[in-house]
Parts: sequence; C-alpha cells; structure tokens
Amino acid sequence: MRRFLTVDDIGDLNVAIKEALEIKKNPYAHYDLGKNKTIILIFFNSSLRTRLSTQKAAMNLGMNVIVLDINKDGWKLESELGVVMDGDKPEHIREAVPVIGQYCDLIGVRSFATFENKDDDYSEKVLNQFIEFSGVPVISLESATRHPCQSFADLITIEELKPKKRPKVVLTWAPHPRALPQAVPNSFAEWMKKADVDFVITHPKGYELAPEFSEGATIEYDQKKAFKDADFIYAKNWSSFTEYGKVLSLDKSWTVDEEKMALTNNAKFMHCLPVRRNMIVSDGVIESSNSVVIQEAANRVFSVQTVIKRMLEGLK
Ligand code: SN0
Repeated sequence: MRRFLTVDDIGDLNVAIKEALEIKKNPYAHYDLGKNKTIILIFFNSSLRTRLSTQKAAMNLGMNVIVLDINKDGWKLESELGVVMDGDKPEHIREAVPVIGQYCDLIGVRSFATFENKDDDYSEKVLNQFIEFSGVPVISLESATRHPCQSFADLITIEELKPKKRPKVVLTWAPHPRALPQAVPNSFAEWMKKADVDFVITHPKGYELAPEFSEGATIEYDQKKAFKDADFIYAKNWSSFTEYGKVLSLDKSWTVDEEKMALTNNAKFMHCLPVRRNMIVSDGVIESSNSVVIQEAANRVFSVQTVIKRMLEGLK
C-alpha cells in the first residue's frame, strides 16, 4: 500500500474492518514491524484526535514518530510555480517535500481546503505534491476533499454497533458559525456508498455535495423524514459546494435534538468531533447513552493502525 487518500485505496471493506478489529483486540501484535522505521506527520491545520491517534497507532507498531506543525514551526511554504519569491514565503514546497521524505519511511499530511480556489482544493494541490515528490507512501490526515482515516473509523464503529445486517445510516447537515470544509461529509458518503448500509443524506437546499460524492445516495431535504427509522445519525456541518465555501444558513431548526432523535429507531448519535454543542447537537443528545462519539474517536487509532501496518508490510 503506497497511499491512503480515498476509499478505493483500502480494498475490500469487510477484510479491512476485520483486520482493524483484530488490531483493536491485540494492538501490540505487530510491534516489531515498525522497528527503526520513522513516520513524519505534517499538519497545516489544527488537530487533536488525528494527531494523537496516529501517533499512538505508529507507537503501537514500534515506530519512531515526528510531528511538525508546519505553519508554526516550519518556514512558510510557497506552492505556486514560476513565482519570484520576494515575499513572505522563504521555502518552496518542491524542496520542502522531498527533504521531509529523506527523514522518514512514511508521511501523514493534513491539509484542509483553503476556499481560495475550488479547483485548487478539489484537485488536491497540496496533497499531490507530497505524493509526487516525497518518495515515500503518504497517508491523508484530512485533505481538501476527504478524511479517509475518519471514515474508516466511522465504518468500524457502525460495524460494532449495528442492530441489523443492513442498518439505515443518515448523514445530516447541522448549523455552524464558520465555513467548514466538505471533506468529512464527502468522505463519509464515499465510504457509506461502498458499505452494506441504507444511506440517506439530508441537508437544506444549497448544501448539495459535489456530484461525485452524492451520486448514488438518497437525498432527502426533509430532515424529519430522513430521521425516520434511522439506526445511526451522523451529524456534520459543511459549507456550500455550489456557492463554494459560503455559509448559506444558520437555521437552528436543523440542530440534532432529543425530539428529532425520538423519530429514529433508537439511533446512535455520531460526530467526528470537535463538535459545537447547541449548534450541531443539543447537550442532551451528546450526553445521552446513545451518543457514541467517544467510541468513534477511540476507533481512530485502529483505522490508521491498519493503514500504517499495511504500508509497513509493503516496505519490506
Ligand atoms: C474540521 C472539518 O473538516 O470540519 C475537522 C473535522 C475533523 N473541523 C473544524 O475545522 C471545526 C472548527 C470549528 O470552528 O468548529
């Protein structure tokens, strides 16, 4: 395995889930695999779970881990080609990336959508530089369009908790004060469409995801209808794709609360975190026994550990 960017990179989902659950049962079983191997984690954006769970997963595999908050601790990077570098960016990404590749065997990189240019974001301009020029396998720790480590952990959580063979999973938009990327919902949709679930997306008009992600999913604009008989409610805010990066609505009637959860089949509440209480979800729902956000976060270790393990096996 040389890259982990999309659902297509993991192969058969049932095999991947099984492997992750084996690792969860016995996290140190492959401790020798990472001996004298180094992973560097590069963050262009903030992180709590991704940083800690990836570090823990690599440590469970016996690896050395280096973390770099590149905006704070590195040189500011230029990514345009053909520019005269007389401004505030002392280093070009074309040198920085191959240099980082000299110091490690694997790279993890987090680089969110910047919302400056839709084409740059959706062509994964930054992530692709790491793939093309680092010379080592690359794991996406949330790119402009996807968050595969999160979606894999979400799938593991659904597998652990599903009350029936083919559960109903609902991805619902909810309000948020800032413009957030579409990466988490895009990715969740991409993984759910491949999984054995009945998948519904609900959002206000104007929040349609990019067609490559929404195609094949059921879209229901009436949130209450969508919640009916759901086994899992997956809440997330995202900004508009069509009016790229815009916040079109702050409508609190979309907040997930006890009344709406009562319409479901005793659904579990999921969110990737961090979550804004009483915007996305009421205190009552997130603190209820149906909230599985902590288990979901715990599974972040085992999704990424599966990926790192496969990459290390490929290095041998
Ligand atoms: C990120 C996002 O893609 O939505 C990371 C989620 C894993 N979330 C945020 O940036 C939230 C920031 C905020 O202001 O609440």
